[in-house]
Amino acid sequence: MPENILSQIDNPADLKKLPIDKLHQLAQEIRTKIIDVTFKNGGHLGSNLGVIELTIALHYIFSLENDRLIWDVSHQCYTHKILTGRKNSFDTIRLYQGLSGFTNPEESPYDTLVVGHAGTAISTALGIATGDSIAGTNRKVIAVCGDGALTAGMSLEALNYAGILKKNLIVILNDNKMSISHTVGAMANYLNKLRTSYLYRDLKKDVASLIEKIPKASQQMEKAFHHIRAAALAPLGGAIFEELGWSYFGPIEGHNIPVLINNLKTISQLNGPILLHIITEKGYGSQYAIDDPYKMHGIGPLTIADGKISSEKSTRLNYTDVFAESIVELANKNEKIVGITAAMPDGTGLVKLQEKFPNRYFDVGICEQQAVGLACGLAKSGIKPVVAIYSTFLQRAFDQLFHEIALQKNPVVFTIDRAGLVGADGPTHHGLYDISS
Ligand SMILES: Cc1ncc(C[n+]2csc(CCOP(=O)(O)OP(=O)(O)O)c2C)c(N)n1
Repeated sequence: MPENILSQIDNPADLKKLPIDKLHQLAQEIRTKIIDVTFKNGGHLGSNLGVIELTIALHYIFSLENDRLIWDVSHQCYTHKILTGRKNSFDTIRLYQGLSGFTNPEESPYDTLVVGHAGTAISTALGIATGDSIAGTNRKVIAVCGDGALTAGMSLEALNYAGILKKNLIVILNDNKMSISHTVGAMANYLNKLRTSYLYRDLKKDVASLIEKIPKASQQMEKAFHHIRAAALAPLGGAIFEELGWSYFGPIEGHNIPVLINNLKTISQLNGPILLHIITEKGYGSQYAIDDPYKMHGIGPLTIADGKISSEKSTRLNYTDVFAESIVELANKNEKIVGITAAMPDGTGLVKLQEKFPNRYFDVGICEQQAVGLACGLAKSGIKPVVAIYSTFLQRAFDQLFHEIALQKNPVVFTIDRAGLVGADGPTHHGLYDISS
């Protein structure tokens, strides 16, 4: 039986002492711990299993007690917590008086910000990098942003602004093709193209090494082969980011620790805004989480018996169930009714409308403001929009509620889920400001 490595790691300094070839085993040990605790306490399973290797590599290369690391949403911070002095209290995560399920500077100096809402990491990291350049502080600033969070307006606004500010900022784009459900939108399609180019790049590499092996009869032939080989190895993709003023690297394998370490080392020596695109799998290492990524994104306590997962589920209908049934019933009667969600088709129940009337269902991505703007325009065209958003996330669209809807008495229905105090998710997710709005 191999020695247990995690038992020797209390902080990033211990991690840095390990040789690279031990890090894979460490990742497996952390994976087991996260699965055990999350099944017991509930939490964000799939997202955390997808970034274990990335987190190890980040702490291996950077000095994050001084450099700044910002996790978007921060629901994927479990490995970060385990590696930064919270291993022994990790089994209290999301419990009363236990560790938060998100980052919180009151818990650790390694946590830069309180985060729970999506799309904020690039913007806040840009602010820190800009502040550092004014204050003369010399440190690295790194934001980890998912492909889902990249669809948020605030992320795109920050990409736009960082492209001209040109501060030293590293963004790791963690692309697993998933938000809670599949990431939607033209940006997701673009990232998909880059992913395909990643497979294509391997093919090109094979072609290049094949060309190398072909015997060349003449100097001219040698030259021609050289050109073909150079074309085969030319870099691919990332044009959108490059045009916006970023240096784009990737895509690279996000579960291969030596590859991650090499790339992080390289980009840590560069200046300006840098985007490293990594490809990961949500739920990596747990077949349950891979097979059902929607349900295993955020789970309540679960038990496994005979290979089957079960949870304590109330048999009573809840608000979401009633809403899902009602909107389909009403949409059957009135063909002008449409539903809008901001990346939460399952959580809000709108997935039922999507199944029945795919053309009358809109998932705008993690873009609550856009959801409300779209509803405003739809109403102006005589359509009857129903906007289903969790109370806490509707805060993002406070001004749109006022400006696009209330001020002009626009007939839009809002169905606001998860009102009230939320318990395990904590203060970033309480749904109590909707009443005052
Ligand atoms: C403003 C806002 N809207 C919705 C959510 C709910 N939410 C939490 S995680 C998540 C998906 C994030 O996807 P991604 O950024 O790709 O990270 P992944 O979980 O795939 O690692 C969503 C929609 C949120 N946290 N904040």
